[in-house]
Amino acid sequence: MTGTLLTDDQKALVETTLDFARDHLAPNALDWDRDKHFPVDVLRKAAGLGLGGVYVREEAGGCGLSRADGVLVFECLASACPSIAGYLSIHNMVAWMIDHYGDDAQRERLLPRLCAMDDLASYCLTEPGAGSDAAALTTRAVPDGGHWVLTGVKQFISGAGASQTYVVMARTGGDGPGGVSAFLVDRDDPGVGFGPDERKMGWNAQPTRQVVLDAVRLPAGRLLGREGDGFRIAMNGLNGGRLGIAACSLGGARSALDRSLAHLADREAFGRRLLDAEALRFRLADMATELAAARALVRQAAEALDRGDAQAPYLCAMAKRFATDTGYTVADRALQLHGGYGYLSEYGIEKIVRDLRVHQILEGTNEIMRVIVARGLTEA
Ligand code: FAD
Ligand code: 2MC
Repeated sequence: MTGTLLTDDQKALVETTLDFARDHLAPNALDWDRDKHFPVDVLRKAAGLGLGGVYVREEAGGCGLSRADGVLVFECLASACPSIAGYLSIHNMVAWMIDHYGDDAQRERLLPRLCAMDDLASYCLTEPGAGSDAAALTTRAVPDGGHWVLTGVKQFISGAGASQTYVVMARTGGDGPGGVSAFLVDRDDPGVGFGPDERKMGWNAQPTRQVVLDAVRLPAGRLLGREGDGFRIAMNGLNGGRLGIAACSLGGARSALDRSLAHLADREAFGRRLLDAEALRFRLADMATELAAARALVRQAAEALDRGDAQAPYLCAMAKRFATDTGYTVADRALQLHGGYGYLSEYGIEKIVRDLRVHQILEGTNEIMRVIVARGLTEA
């Protein structure tokens, strides 16, 4: 994090968030990963600092922070635990979608509890048969006597089962993106069920489950935004979400770099500190340089999103692709610099590698990010 580029408010935000991450996340992150424990009590503590409504407007109970502020928050949190930071980023993406696209009744009903993290939120786009090609989704919402009846299966849903509020993209019209609408589904709505918690390589401190919708009957007031606007709402949520995930990669990688510096300073071989070996110093220098470049790209995209720049989706995709690839590479190099110790769970490096790997896949794979960037280049 380049301190000189930050305002005084941003420096204070970074300090507060880092203190929280050091005190409440870092000491427990390895245990949560091992035990597959989702620490909802700690998320509620985070909400005490405003981290349940980072982008929600202040009048609706949130912090009203910009995306440029938000990426600092998620980098700090992820320096202690990318898995928890990643979930918080998703929760905040959903809270922003409700604040931005919801009507007054929806905002008043949902946002106070989401900002306090008394209720958690999940985002439901992916299906077993529609991942990257999200506009091919087949979950159906059929109108019936002033209600909507939702039937379908959502795959890989972060926080599923623990979350109370689900933004679900479902088909209300014909094929393609224009036939999709967004709905607010509650865990307690009759017909909502969950698959088993998936066993995963990383992101173990949060559940990933299917959300099964079996003729879930929703009143008309559960439509989020207008009928047919669901795909646009989903994509606009993801623009900010992709920056959150990118920032989580920066935080995890920065922690891996810091740990490598400490390890090489401490470890001796061939009669000197490993930190004095020029090949390893060059490796550290490259890791720091590549992370700084990734951070600059994330910041540029966040500022574009904040000012409503038409190029923002393209810049967010570019930043997500580059920061998550760089973050993973830096973490993997840090593991190598630790030698055999990097492979041991207790050093925490292999957890960072496992957690950061999925950032190249979720919220749009890095191939899809290239599709978006290439379209931006060729259609500009
Ligand atoms: P596919 O779409 O089947 O892709 C397979 C491969 O083909 C990938 O490498 C992909 O990049 C490549 N590919 C596909 N199309 C193209 C193309 N046109 N050009 C080049 N390459 C292409 N989803 C949610 O909605 N909510 C969540 O909370 C959520 N959380 C997740 C948590 C975890 C731990 C994981 C693993 C996934 C999560 N996802 C979630 C789903 C995630 O967004 C999808 O896995 C992702 O979008 C890819 O979809 P897919 O898995 O169906 O892969
Ligand atoms: N921002 C704003 N609008 C967007 C957008 C974006 N990033 N991407 C697409 N749109 C709009 C686009 O402008 C178009 O609008 P209009 O009809 O007004 O012209 C509409 O959406 C349809 O877009 P496309 O014509 O580009 O649709 P297509 O089907 O060709 O491709 C693609 C869309 C591939 C970009 C989209 O399906 C995609 O992003 N796929 C990846 C899916 C994904 O990211 N899933 C993540 C799930 S969530 C998750 O993993 C979590 C952990 C929470």
